Amino acid sequence: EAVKPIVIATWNVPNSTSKAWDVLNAGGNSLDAVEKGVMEEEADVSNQSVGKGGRPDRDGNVTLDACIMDKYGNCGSVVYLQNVTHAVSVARKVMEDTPHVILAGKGAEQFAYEKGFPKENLLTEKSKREWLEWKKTSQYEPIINIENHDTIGMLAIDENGDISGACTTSGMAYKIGGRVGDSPIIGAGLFVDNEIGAATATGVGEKVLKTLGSFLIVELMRQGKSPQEACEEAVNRIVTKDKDYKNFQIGYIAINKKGETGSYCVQPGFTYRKYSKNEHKNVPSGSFIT
Ligand code: SD4
Repeated sequence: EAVKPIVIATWNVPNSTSKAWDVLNAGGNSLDAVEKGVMEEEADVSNQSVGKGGRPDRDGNVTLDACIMDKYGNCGSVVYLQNVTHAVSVARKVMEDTPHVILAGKGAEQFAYEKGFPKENLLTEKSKREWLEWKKTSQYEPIINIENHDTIGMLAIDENGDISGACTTSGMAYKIGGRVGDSPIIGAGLFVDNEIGAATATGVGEKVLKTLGSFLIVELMRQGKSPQEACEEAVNRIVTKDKDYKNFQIGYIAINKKGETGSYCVQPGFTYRKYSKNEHKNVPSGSFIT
């Protein structure tokens, strides 16, 4: 008997998983659940890695990356989106209202206004102050992220057993202007195949992009691996090829059609949030470095 409905998300994000659960528990579909769920983090200015309040690039611009994928394999994505908080909802509009998958930069922003999204300043005083402080040295190093608030990737199975996923981020703090990470790239930051399962990623996006981690995990599950085994293999794929692995974090979470879940990361400290009928809890992830 499959576990459903169920939702999981990267990091300890109880507001987001509660919101998604409310949608699922009321009989809603997994696409609405993941969108509404991650919107909580996008609107939360205390999360400085997602949506409004996100840390800017090195020029002081907050630029958002997000994507969403449904049970049919439809997907939509925005990259380098500015001045609009709910990047995931713009991505959903790209999926549903256009013949395209990805809209970038000014085009994505213009599309969002046409769809009625408000123009907002996403740079909070706090993120601005920290950026000005950073500028004094301008030392760029992707941070090994072990905080409990970060890029949010969310995967859900609804009452009908259908799977959807979403991923949204403001990307690496103080990135070069124009940089796009893994989070809005289908197959890298997120992948859903309703017959098999789904996966999503957090951490240094460049590493995930090079191995198309989320697609890899879903394909490994297709070949019979459990979500846990598939996440471990995807992390192994990175650390065996990248000698620098001690200096970055990658975290994957995955779910299969039965509602079994798994996660794995490079550095200790990554957790994921899980909400099903029987539990709402933060689950510690196993890590390559112990
Ligand atoms: C990125 N993967 O833009 C995102 C950042 C992230 O935890 O996940 N931070 O590379």
